[in-house]
Amino acid sequence: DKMSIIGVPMDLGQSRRGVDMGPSAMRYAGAIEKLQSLKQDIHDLGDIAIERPDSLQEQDETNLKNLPQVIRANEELARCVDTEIEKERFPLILGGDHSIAIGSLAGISRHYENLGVIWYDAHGDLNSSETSPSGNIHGMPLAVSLGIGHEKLTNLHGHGPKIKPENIVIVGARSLDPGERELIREQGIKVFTMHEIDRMGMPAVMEETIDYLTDRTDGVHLSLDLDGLDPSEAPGVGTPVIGGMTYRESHLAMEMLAESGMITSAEFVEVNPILDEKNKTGEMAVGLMGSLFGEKLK
Ligand code: DIR
Ligand code: MN
Ligand code: MN
Ligand code: MN
Repeated sequence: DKMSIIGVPMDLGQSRRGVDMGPSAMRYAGAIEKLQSLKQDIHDLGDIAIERPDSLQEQDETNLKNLPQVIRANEELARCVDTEIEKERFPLILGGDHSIAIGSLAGISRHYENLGVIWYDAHGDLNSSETSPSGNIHGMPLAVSLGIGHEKLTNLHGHGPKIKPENIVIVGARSLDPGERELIREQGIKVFTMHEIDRMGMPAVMEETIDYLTDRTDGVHLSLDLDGLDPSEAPGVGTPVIGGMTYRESHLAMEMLAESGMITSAEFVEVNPILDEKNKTGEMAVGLMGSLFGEKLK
């Protein structure tokens, strides 16, 4: 019942301003109080320092935007997460754009032979500099964690792949780039697109996800991108995609994960209060944290 909260006000992995205020938006929406009502021992470690894009005029030979700054922030995050797990504390990371999953997974994966990952997102985040349509690193963290991409990213906090393709489940995908589709096929990554969620229903999707990961993993990280939800319910995100998961489906998913007891680390990312309607998306994230950490079971 020990948890450490790490804010990562990162906005360098994409191009919309304001997602650096994500940790503040979730704290303002009552994240800490909510977690304190559910857990015995909460430490809010505050925010990791993030550089400004133009603070250093470093040029890189790749098309990866803000690569040196993204690397440095993720190294710091990986160290921090690693230390908290060492102390047997559950790391909860508040983003920030999704490029921070590179550091989270680098720090977490050191502690597991077979770390499972649930990637709750409209996107696959499986691009590399070759396949990325944007050069935005927030579209790459899952590929990077598989060992695909710039070696300074893939080797962050220790060499080699952090996770295995067969230990990943993507939930809610509805915007996949051609290179991402190819990688999913090649590596046999399990994906529940919106099509499957519509056909099977969220209860069956989560049951299958939980069964699948229970057999093969020794820990499971939940990486929840708020753009996985429908933009009508979570409008404060930089890359909204119509036709997403609802409030009800998402709460059910979190409750089923709480019942499973399998989640060993989590992050909530891409909350952008500048693009939001009165912090609706920050509040959504905090509500989902409540369900994930057992509000219903209390
Ligand atoms: C797109 C968008 N696939 C890219 N990715 C986003 O730029 O790589 N991920 N928005 O969350
Ligand atoms: Mn304490
Ligand atoms: Mn994402
Ligand atoms: Mn996304």
